[in-house]
Amino acid sequence: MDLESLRADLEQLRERALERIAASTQPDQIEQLTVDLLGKKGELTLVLRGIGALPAEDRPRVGAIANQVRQAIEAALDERGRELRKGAVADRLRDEALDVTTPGRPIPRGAYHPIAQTLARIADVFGQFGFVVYESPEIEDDLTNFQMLNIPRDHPARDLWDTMYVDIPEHLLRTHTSPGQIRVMHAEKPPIRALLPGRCFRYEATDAAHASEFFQVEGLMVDEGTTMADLRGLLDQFAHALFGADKRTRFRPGYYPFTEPSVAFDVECLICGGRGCPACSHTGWMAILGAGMVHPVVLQYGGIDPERYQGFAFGMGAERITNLRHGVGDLRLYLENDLRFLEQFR
Ligand code: 2NL
Repeated sequence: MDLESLRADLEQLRERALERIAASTQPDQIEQLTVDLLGKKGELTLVLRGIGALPAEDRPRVGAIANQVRQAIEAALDERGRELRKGAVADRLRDEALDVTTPGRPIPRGAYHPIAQTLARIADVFGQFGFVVYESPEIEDDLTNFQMLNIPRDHPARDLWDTMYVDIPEHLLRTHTSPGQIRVMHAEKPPIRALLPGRCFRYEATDAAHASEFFQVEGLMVDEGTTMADLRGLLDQFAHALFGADKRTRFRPGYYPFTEPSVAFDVECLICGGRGCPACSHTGWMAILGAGMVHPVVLQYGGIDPERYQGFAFGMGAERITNLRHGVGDLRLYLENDLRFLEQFR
């Protein structure tokens, strides 16, 4: 081993190292090359092993050349490494660019079912008069659904053909929301102002006006000195809020086993304004709900002393109210989940 051949080896090492550095394309290739070229077991170290075989006076000269080679390789690694890292950042900036001016993908928006909208609107109006919304079971017992509401054993509603019974003795699917008011009377002390929206069930032949499931909203007020005039005033406010402040209203006699006296509450025909048309069967009036003063026997069943307290109650069909609000003619539409219908109520 002599000085010249060692120098030639070092030169060649430098040439080849610079070529490999120039040809690298990834930052981690630079790291690998640093180890392979300059590491403890790297190529430069390998070449410098020959230094021991040289005469002592030649060693410093080889050392100087080796240093130059090392510095040249280090500088090349450094520069190429910097370049590649910069390129990598540029690549990421390009690949991960987020154009904040791109319009977002639309998120499909749901909407409330028209019946749910009506229930919410009704609760809102009565809420302004202090009525609180209650919930009550859909499976009821015969006692609460019928007996406590003064509906006798031989009443036609209790026929198998009107009520859907379940396979628990003395239990059924509630045929109206009224049993919920019995539960409210048992749970609360007067004064009571309760609103009970809910799904009800009857055995029906389905047509445009009848379905086996439907929604009712019931109101109950119990206090000392509650009168029919309070009921009349409240229902007027309700009709004006839902159908227009200019609409005339009326009470006419009605019948329910759980109220005495009982009334039907009408609003002037929303189609003809009262002159008479097919929509109101030429009466000029549309029935919107039934109501009355709570029968003393029903107050007693509710645990309330009828000598001290009076109450009124009213009930309405949510499908019918929704029909009147929106001019819908067939309640089956509320059950079909056809988006072409439902989307009109966004
Ligand atoms: C209608 C008529 C009505 C009631 C419901 C009621 C409840 C209790 C006591 C007395 Cl606990 N009455 N509810 C009263 C009158 C009429 O509903 O046509 N509903 C669809």
